[in-house]
Amino acid sequence: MADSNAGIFDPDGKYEQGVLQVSKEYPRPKDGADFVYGTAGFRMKADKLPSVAMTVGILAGLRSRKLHGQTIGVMITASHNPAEDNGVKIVDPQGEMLEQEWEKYATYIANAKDQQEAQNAYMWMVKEVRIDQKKPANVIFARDTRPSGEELVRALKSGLDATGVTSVDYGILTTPQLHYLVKATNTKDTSHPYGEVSEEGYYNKMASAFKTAIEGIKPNGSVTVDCANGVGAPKLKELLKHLPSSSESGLDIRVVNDNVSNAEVLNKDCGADFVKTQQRAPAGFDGKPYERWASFDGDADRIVYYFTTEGSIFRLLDGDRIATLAANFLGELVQKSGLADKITIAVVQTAYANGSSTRYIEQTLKLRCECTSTGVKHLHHVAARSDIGVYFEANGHGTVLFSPQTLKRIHNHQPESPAQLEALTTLRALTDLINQTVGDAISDFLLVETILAHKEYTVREWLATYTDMPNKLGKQRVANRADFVTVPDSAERRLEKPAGLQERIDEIVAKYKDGRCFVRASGTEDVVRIYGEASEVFDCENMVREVGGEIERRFGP
Ligand code: 16G
Ligand code: MG
Repeated sequence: MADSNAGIFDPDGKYEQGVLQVSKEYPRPKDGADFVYGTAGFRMKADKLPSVAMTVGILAGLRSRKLHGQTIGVMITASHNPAEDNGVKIVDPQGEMLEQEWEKYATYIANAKDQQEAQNAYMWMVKEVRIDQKKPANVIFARDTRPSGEELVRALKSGLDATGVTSVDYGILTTPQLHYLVKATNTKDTSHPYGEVSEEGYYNKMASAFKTAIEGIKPNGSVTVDCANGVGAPKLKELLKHLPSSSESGLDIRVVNDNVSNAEVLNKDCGADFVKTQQRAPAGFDGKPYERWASFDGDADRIVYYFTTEGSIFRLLDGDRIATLAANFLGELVQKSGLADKITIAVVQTAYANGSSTRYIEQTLKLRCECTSTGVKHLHHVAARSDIGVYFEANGHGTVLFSPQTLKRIHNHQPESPAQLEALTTLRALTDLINQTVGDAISDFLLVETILAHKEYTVREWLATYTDMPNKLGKQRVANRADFVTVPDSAERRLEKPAGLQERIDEIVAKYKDGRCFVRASGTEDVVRIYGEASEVFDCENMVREVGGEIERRFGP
């Protein structure tokens, strides 16, 4: 093993010199606050990011070397944030989020004050993590449509080049497409390749799976997709070229909010985040009552559906609705394929999931439902422990994971009747249709359309599967949100600190019928969030207001 050399070998100190050089070229902004690699990678105003992008190049290379040259991904995007923001995020070899342990290394090197500190940080990491620098390093990267992406790509590339990393620039992609490519690259020469290693390969895989999944089924009229004026627009249009035409399939897909040439309109009054947080239709909405609409977010890893009723009442079909729809349908397919005694399904949610959805999953669908902390990596991790793990955040980020053993079972199962074969064929197609690396708006969109077609559901019928509890998401500024600490293993549903606050919340909640309320510090905004549910809208509003008032009085800024 070359491990005896780990942590020291650098051919002629070339990479160390490279780090020194490149950090001179991309100095850390003097006025910058500390950079932190958080749940969404590094994210802030784009003009503060070039030095960070450069250090991410260095770090991604180290990560690849540590993993014996497996390909690492870097995505440049700020998702649903305004156009002037941007972000950088690292993708691990199977398309999953960067291992948590490495988040602190990313933070460490990004905060090096000058070139000497950057070089020291690099050398320290090589030793600390025991990296054999003779190992190859491979990184692929892409960006969304933000204009600042071009400069950040240059910065990233210079970090990669300075440390001898072989890289491929995939240009403009959605975040999930990059995740797909990372996994496809690393599984290319294995017995289970994830798909062709190209953007075209992604469309081919999706389109062919979708065609199989809806074979012999008549999809349901038309659907309009608001793409937040982001990267989802050109990519969804590209996918459409690979799908049967509307006259062939019966499904008419219309793309709106597709203006990617004017950065100012990106995520502006449109997109999944706007629709979910504002609980209203996006700019440009012209839907007639009960017409089916969906919104992607700015990097196309989230999706929500919605419609309006005759009285123009807005009805949202969010991540909880997609999770219940998918779990229900997958359960039926497993049953009809004759696999019910071999494969179990679990649903993973966060505390923000509507209580009615949880009850529906447990009591009507009779499936196991687990609750984790907020953030995709927590849900993904828990979902990966099940045969089939359906996970969604209420905000529309989610996917379905099939364990390797389950995939094998599904592919090897011998159907005993034509009906079993039919269900099995659809189930197999879904294992390809679903992007298992990460929530993917395009893939989730095709999944939902497949299910609605099979179940002959209109949006109205989909909504009628259960009735949401009245709910409210509030927020409150506080002096120090770090003072708000949740009880370990409570999935953020209870507070440990500040002392006594949870007891006070319990007292307030007890006054309201079927009340539920929890408070946690946001990871992305300088506030604490207050989520509440109760049987009556009026109660719910009062309860959340009361809890908010209590927090403002005792812990306000
Ligand atoms: C991040 C998370 C998202 C979560 C949100 C919560 C990822 C990729 N993204 O955007 O899953 O819902 O944070 O925000 O994990 P909050 O902490 O401000 O409530
Ligand atoms: Mg996003």
